[in-house]
Amino acid sequence: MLSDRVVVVKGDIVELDVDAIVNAANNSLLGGGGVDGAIHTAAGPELLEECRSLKGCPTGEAKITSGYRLPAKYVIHTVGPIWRGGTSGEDEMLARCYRNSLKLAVRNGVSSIAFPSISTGAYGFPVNRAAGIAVDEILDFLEKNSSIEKVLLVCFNERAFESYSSALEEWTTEG
Ligand code: AR6
Repeated sequence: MLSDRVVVVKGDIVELDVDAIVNAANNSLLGGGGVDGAIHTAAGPELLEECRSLKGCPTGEAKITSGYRLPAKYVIHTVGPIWRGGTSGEDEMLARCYRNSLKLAVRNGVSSIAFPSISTGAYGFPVNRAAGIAVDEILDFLEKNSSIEKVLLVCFNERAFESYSSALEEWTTEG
């Protein structure tokens, strides 16, 4: 079943042994707090070196680097929208983050990928709404693409875990 390829897990994304982890970065790609800070700390300074050569990333797009000291082979850096109340195209921008990250994953032969809850920390996107968008985009993509075998949705707290679990369950029951 399509939805068997998506799993909601609780934990720290830097520890996951998958082909690629996704970073919720900012336009500079030069690091920050939250999951971005955790990824840079765990990957080591070589990650920042490679990020410098990328010259930033527009919101909604994605760029790939090596994972260095991480168990993951690659880091896919994407930049989520800052929440401005929901009428400034935030939903579509967030959807593009998932779509573009998955496209880049496929182009690099990735078959397992882990996403954090993009935009729902410092960028303030409501987690319930973000979870629905993430699940819709991922499952839409997987339907058309068989090379990605496993997508992990990594939740750092109980609230996120509940939001993503119910979004996935809803998708499954609504087909
Ligand atoms: N593993 C998994 N999820 C995590 C981890 C972790 N180690 N650490 C935090 N989270 P945020 P954003 C969760 O703020 O909202 C950075 O400074 C966290 O609980 O990391 O997209 C960037 O440089 C939340 O649910 O990302 C940007 O400036 C989710 O990751 C800005 O923050 C995203 O929270 C991006 O903001």
